[in-house]
Amino acid sequence: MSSQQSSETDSAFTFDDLAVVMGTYNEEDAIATVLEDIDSVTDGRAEVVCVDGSSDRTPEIAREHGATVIEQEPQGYGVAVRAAVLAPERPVVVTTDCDDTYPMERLPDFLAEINDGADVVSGDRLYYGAEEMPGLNKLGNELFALLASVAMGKRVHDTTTGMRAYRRGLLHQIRWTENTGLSAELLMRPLMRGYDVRERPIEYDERKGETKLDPFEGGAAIAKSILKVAFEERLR
Ligand SMILES: Nc1nc2c(ncn2[C@@H]2O[C@H](COP(=O)(O)OP(=O)(O)O)[C@@H](O)[C@H]2O)c(=O)[nH]1
Ligand SMILES: [Mg+2]
Repeated sequence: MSSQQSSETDSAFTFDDLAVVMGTYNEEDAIATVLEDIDSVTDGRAEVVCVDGSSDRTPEIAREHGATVIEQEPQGYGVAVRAAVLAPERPVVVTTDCDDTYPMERLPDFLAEINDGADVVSGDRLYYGAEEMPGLNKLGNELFALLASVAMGKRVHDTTTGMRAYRRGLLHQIRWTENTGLSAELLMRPLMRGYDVRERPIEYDERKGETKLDPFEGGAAIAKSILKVAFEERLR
């Protein structure tokens, strides 16, 4: 069913060129909704890849919905999402969380930005106020964006968002090193290397199920990743 005919040509990418990928860790409350949303928005044409470390029914539900499941011991967000973004052969890769917070109905807009020439399209959750985001997370995310902006000398607004589109090539050209901080790294390294990186406002919904990230331990790891990545990229 899949086709890759437009991968290296100038013709516009379609949903047949799109892979939606995610780490999944005990997301049985949310995964059916997330995968059904992707299917309905893309007419079932997007490839879906879940890198899964669950001990609940998440992987079975994923397979029932036609997703490719890559099993992996749970080792943190970035270990899973790195494997997920590197898995597809399709030329456009979109990440999301498997918690029903991100607007899959925006997939066509993200694809349109890639067709317009973007290398990375990053969903900015803070632009519309992120009222469904826990207050501590919102403050943290604003501080991470500020820290990254100062460290890079380029203004960014949401470094830890889970919803982005990437051209596949750049995902394989850059070496990814971060775990909890991978989302920030996936924004910062392309931006600091001159790729066309665009932030676009998105709505952000209340999470289904429990968060997998400890806000304090995770927050410290993200801040450290931001400084490390900015420093490394400045020295390149
Ligand atoms: N496979 C795998 N997925 C993970 C791991 N940690 C987090 N995830 C997934 O990564 C996504 C982001 O985690 P989430 O708990 O939503 O973080 P939050 O958005 O900061 O609350 C979710 O889909 C999780 O299920 C892990 O260790 N292994
Ligand atoms: Mg989440």
